Amino acid sequence: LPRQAHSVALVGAPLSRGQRLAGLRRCQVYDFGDLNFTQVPNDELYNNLILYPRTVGLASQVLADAVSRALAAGHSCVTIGGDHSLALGSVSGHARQCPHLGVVWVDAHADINTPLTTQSGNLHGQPLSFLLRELQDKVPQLPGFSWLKPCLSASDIVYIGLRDVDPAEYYILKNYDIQYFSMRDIDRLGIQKVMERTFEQLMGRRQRPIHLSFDIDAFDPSLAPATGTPVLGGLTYREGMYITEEIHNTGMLSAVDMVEVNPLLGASQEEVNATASLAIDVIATCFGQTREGAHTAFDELPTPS
Ligand code: EXY
Ligand code: MN
Ligand code: MN
Repeated sequence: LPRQAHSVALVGAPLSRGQRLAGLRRCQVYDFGDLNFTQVPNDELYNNLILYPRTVGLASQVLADAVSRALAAGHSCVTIGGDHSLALGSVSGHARQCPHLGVVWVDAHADINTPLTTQSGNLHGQPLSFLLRELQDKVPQLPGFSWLKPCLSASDIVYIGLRDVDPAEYYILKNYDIQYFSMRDIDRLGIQKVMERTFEQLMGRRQRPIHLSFDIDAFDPSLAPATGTPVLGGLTYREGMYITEEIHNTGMLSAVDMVEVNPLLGASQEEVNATASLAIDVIATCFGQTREGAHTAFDELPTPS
């Protein structure tokens, strides 16, 4: 299905109920329209802790259908969030069309708490626990989530950029043998080796469609300040671009999430703009923007007459 991206569908997913702060909307790229997410009335806490389960569950279901339709129509699909709980929908919708996809999860956080290990109650810290087959006997059924079927195995995921991992999440990464490259690993190996090993893990046996789930907080907060859970010591601009350049070069990129850009959280308009244009560079690079210049569309220099 995926191969080269000849056409790209943009889906705006203004979901903000997977975390506590208002204002996560789609960042500014081309506007192909936002999905209509509704706040489910009387969406009470699950277990006295977990916020908006029915609202997040329903929005993710709507998003899964949209992503699935976009891919079925032959596009690559970019989902512009929104918070990271939307990956429940985007990955599910992608897997419906491409059951053998591999996920590259670029994030400061592991987002793999279960509803029983989360300390915050925010669903954006939990999406991967619902998606992972191996974890299902540890994950209770949340109201609004009955449509969701786990579609990933532990070996289908590679994390890049981790530096704020909760104890239960660390247990899961280790115990289920999930491949991750923390910021420390990037310091040791360099981003080139990290990308080599990422593709070795995901594509070692055979080529497969890639789902890139890119949380803007993977970048250092000095570059991406307008986000809800910034953590010091993140990716440089160059590391971020290298990641997306290499993913583009596989020719297998099939779907992208860009999440956690929150314009309400910038201390100034400059901070908001810097964060948004970083997100745009990530997406553009995924689809072929290079730092070396374009290699197409110019075959002759003008000659003086
Ligand atoms: N691990 C923390 C939690 O579960 O609440 C923080 C999660 C932040 C999630 C962000 C967006 O990637
Ligand atoms: Mn995240
Ligand atoms: Mn994060």
